[in-house]
Amino acid sequence: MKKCLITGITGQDGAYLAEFLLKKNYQVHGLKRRSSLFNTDRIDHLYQDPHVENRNLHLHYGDMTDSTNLIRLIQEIQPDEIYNLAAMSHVAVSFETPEYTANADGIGTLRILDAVRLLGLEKKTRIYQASTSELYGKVQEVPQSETTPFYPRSPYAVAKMYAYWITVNYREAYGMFACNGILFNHESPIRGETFVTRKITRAASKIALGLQDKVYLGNLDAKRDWGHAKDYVRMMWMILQADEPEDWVIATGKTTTVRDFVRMSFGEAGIELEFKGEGVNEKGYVVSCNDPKYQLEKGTEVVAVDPRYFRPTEVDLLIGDPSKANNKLGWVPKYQLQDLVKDMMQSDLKLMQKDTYLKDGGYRIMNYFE
Ligand code: NDP
Ligand code: GDR
Repeated sequence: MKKCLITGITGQDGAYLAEFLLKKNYQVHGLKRRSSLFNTDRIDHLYQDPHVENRNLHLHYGDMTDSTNLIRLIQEIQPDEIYNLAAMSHVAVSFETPEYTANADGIGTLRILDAVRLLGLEKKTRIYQASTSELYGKVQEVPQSETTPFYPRSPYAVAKMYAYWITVNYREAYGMFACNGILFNHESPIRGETFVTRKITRAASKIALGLQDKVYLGNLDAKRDWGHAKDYVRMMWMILQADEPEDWVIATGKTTTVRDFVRMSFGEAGIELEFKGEGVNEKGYVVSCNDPKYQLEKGTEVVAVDPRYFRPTEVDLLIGDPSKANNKLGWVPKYQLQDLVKDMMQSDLKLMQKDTYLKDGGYRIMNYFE
């Protein structure tokens, strides 16, 4: 039985990857930060009571900023594969917490690589590093491939650039099987609520159900190459099964504006939107609502721009060229963007429907000090 360690197991990708690797009969070890609440919602369906014998999922407390913790865990687990997914992964937040982001995302990667070296596991343990299309930042060339130069545009991207190169360096210096997956944006029904796609699908669902009036967004012109997280975690595993350690771009090869993602999401609830105005004055209005379940009047303003969501430096356009992964590893995404939007909207409509039952039943959120 192969053993793996997933850092960031409580995140979107960590949860999908854990499920995927458990199905492949791995013994899965996950690194989890201590928090004041459980924070295991995404993996609760995989959880096994510690008293169960021969269980395959093991959670360990730890943190990417704590070297001794990482060294001890890797020594205890002796993993065949490490998937380093843990990171402060929000680009906008990294402008608020640049030093912490550099520590967790940049030096955190070094801590993993060096722990493996220190423990003499260079030839045993394969390492996947969660690199990102944010490395491309300011557009140098499109579509972006493994050979496109980097130009990071946020503290997050700069930290990830260190992580990218230290992974390459340890591979070259110590012969380690350490690889970067340069993944373009990937989303799902369990995407964090403050990333733009999930913010949109949650809001579109609430607005359709009459639980919210409007959603405020930032730059509607930004273009992203959005795929489904399920397709991308499969590729993480494939990268570590390859004959040689290499770096890989994973993307769909198509790009879409945030504005169109908004249109598509409302469209899934039968609501047609029209955008009027420009820049901070741009607004989205309901043109029609053909689903009788939702009663949204024509002309209702449901989207507005709030400059607080603009970033000091923006990444305007991302579109990846996944030819290398297609040709050498046979990776082809199963989900198209429309399938992704549908999956997210169906899930959020169901989730928000619960709130309507609570509201209709007379329940409301209580303040603790009431
Ligand atoms: P999430 O934000 O959903 O998950 C991040 C995970 O990292 C969470 O489990 C989080 O724990 C954990 N984490 C954060 N800081 C620390 C720390 N200091 N110590 C230990 N754990 C920590 O991200 P995704 O699942 O979307 O992304 C996974 C990885 O892939 C990240 O590295 C991200 O930067 C990268 N990436 C993501 C892309 C995407 O589109 N999703 C694209 C390209 C790269 P907690 O639950 O406690 O917060
Ligand atoms: P990104 O994802 O920065 O690409 O990083 P995010 O969904 O946060 O932003 C995508 C684009 O949408 C614009 N935008 C908004 N973004 C947010 N979060 N909230 C808004 O209200 C809003 N309005 C417009 C942004 O300006 C941006 O252009 C994600 C993360 O998962 C990273 O960890 C990962 O490395 C990259 O994808 C690839």
